[in-house]
Amino acid sequence: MNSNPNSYADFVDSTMIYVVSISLFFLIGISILMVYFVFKYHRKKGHKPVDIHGSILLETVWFIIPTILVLTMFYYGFIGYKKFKNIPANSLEINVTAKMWNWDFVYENGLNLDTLYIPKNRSVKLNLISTDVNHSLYIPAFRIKQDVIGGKQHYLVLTAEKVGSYNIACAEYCGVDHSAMYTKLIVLEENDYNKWYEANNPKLVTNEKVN
Ligand SMILES: [Cu+2]
Repeated sequence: MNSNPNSYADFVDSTMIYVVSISLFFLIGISILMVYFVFKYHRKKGHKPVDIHGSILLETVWFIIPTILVLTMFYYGFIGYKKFKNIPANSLEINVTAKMWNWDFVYENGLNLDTLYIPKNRSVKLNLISTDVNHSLYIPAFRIKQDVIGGKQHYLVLTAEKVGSYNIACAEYCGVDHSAMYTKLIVLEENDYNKWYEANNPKLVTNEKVN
């Protein structure tokens, strides 16, 4: 059963399977041929080696096929990148600050949390900055990762299609407590999210963890 939280993760998975399948095909094929040729063309008495000088057909084939394969890999990568960077018109914007060694999520009403809450089926744009060193926002279940370079603005776009709780990690070594720089992404039904958003008055919960 598919446990991915959205179709973007499915797309990344199929791209990965595509690239790995092609790589495995050539790895296994070339390895078998190499062993076969070692036996077939080993030194034999009475045989003189012959030089082969060029073959337009062969050279064209081994130029064109790998080029097409690499271009299709690039194409899928580029499509994935565009989905990841395309900002739909009604996106919910959340400002994210990375710092040694936690994440800060600030909502439009000033609500400031260390856990990320988002509604289901709504595109969310995370505006990312770092107040110190380089970090990287990584949400493995969503197959997304965005570096957050100190002093630069970054963003990423995601839409969750399933309610649930997912891990958020820092994927860029950022000091002694880097390995503890974890938090959660909580996806709520839109109604629940709206209730939660209204119920969390920023004045009461600023800088506190809300669960
Ligand atoms: Cu970090």
